[in-house]
Amino acid sequence: MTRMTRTLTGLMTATTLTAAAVAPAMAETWDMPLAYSATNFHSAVAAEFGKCVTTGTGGDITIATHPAGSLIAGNDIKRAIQTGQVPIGERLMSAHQNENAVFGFDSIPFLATSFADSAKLWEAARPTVEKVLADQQLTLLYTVPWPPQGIYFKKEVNSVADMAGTKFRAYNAATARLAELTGMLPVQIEAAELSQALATGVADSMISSAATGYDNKLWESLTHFYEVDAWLPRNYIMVNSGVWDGLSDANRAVITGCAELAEYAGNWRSREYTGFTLQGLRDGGMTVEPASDTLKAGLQEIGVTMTEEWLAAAGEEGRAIVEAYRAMK
Ligand code: PCA
Repeated sequence: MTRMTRTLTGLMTATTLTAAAVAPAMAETWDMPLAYSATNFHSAVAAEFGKCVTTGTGGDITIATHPAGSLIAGNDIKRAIQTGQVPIGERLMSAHQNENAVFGFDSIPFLATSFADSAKLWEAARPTVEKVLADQQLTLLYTVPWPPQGIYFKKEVNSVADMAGTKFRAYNAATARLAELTGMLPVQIEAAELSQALATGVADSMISSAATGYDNKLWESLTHFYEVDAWLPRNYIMVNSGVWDGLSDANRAVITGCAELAEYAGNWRSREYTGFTLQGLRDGGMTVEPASDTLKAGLQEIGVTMTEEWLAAAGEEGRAIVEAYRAMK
């Protein structure tokens, strides 16, 4: 090698390094699977969150949301994020309460039945949930509650006895247990498959929000929605912890800011969507009314059993969550 070549090579290496040091991070696209329909407020908030991230990171990260389980089915989303198949996604955490009872803290009947109480319960549960998620390579970005849960039927129902024998669509272990304790037959169905399952008679009742009934035009198959306000389960937006740790400080800060905004907006949209969708069910032709005192009393009794069962399953961590929550009330 001549001296000249050596100098040129050295210069080129130095230039390449400098260029790499000042070049922006490689622009990436993050696929973000969602389980619920594009029109649902959770999906709308996630889409806005995605835009906020794209703008805020100056195009370093573009988020592409895939609603209605179109990229990954609801039940597989958490694992897909854990294993790095996708960097980010949304999931109803209580669907995984079989894996860890703590995930079902938001589906305990009649523990937190309003948006205000749901916020307190989340505050009480947050450190524990974040720790469990961190052990699974998952970093929580934000969470938004579904509206209060009521019960849908294809007939008038005035007591727990009237519920017996119906095929009840469940979305987590708590809803399946509720079916068992009321003499119904639980069948696990993702929201994306709901309309078809009800239309074909695979199920003829369920517990959910007015929102999910509205999104899926359930008046085409069912006739009654009883407002029970049993609980407000939550969706969680999570990112793979390895991906998260690999981001620049600036991009992490932007995403955190977008997540805070999304959580705030999501909470308000959920409240607003409650009244809107209750009216939507009525307009669709359904009977929408509060559960009768007899039905409520029967469900309360079942709620006591389910609370005891959850506390037994969730152990010390579960008890601490409920105690911290009760101390805030
Ligand atoms: N809708 C979701 C979960 C809770 C809700 O209100 C569902 O029914 O799958």
